Amino acid sequence: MTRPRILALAELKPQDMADRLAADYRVIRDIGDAADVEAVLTAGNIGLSGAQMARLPALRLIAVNGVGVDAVDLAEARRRGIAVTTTPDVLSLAVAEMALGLALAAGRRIAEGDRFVRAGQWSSGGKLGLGLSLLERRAGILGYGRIGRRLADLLRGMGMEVLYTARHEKPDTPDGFRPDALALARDCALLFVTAAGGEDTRGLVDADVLAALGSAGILVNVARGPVVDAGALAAALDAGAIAGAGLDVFDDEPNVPQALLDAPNCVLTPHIGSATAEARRAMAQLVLDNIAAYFAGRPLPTPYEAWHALPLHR
Ligand code: 8YV
Repeated sequence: MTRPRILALAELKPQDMADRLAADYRVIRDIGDAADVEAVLTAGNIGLSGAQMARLPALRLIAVNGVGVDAVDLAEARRRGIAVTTTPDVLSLAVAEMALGLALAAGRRIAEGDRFVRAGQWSSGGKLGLGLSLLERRAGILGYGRIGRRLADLLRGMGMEVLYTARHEKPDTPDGFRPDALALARDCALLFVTAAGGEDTRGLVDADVLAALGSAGILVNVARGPVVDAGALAAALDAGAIAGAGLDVFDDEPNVPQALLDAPNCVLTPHIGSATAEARRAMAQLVLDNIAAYFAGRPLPTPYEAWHALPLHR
């Protein structure tokens, strides 16, 4: 039997998972050659636009190697009856770990300290300022989905009190609910952003929220860049309205605004929240499982579930 053709806009990792994809399918990289393909492999940060879908008349499956679907035109996919799959749960620990790492790096000045040592400032008698203790603080989680809840488990395990903001209060958690980002920021000193991207959450963390977080506050974003107003954040860091930030995601990746590059109290990483060998292998396995299920006519293991949140008509 000839192997099905698939369009891959993203890579699977580690390499043996990419090799498995190449062994099972004829992998096409150029959308111009893909008019007959039924399945596309993409990533959370790459997605698939409506214009791209228009070039793929045979498309039946969009397999996302990630959980974010903000870059997929979901309304168009639904209109055409194209299935979308993601890789939930298997990356939650990795992203939660990353959030924790960024918080510690920002609060305890780890990245700044590394630069300080390498630049010879320590050996030449310089002094790094004091950091802020994190584990004695109250944490706030903006976006209490799978990743937010995994992070909450870690924070609680370290003895922290945790608050959260979600669309609705959850009945099954020991963490305290706050109805919006402003109320959450007022009541915590360490604010983690784990909300889904998209128009609903754009600019949720604005100048008012940062002011409410306060001058000892630390902001961490492992979700999507646009959830935080980058201009307001740069201004807050510069003015000392908050103490520091840790950012893994940006509006226009891989470009980072100069004002953030210039901020010493801001730790920057290149969207690596899910980039552990363990998580990426498990994500790749789910992608392969979803594509295989599609071609075998079996139910998809991890279809995207939140279609009900979309308008029926564009
Ligand atoms: C990666 C992500 O960017 O899951 C997501 O939505 O943003 C990340 O895991 C990417 O999707 C990995 O392929």
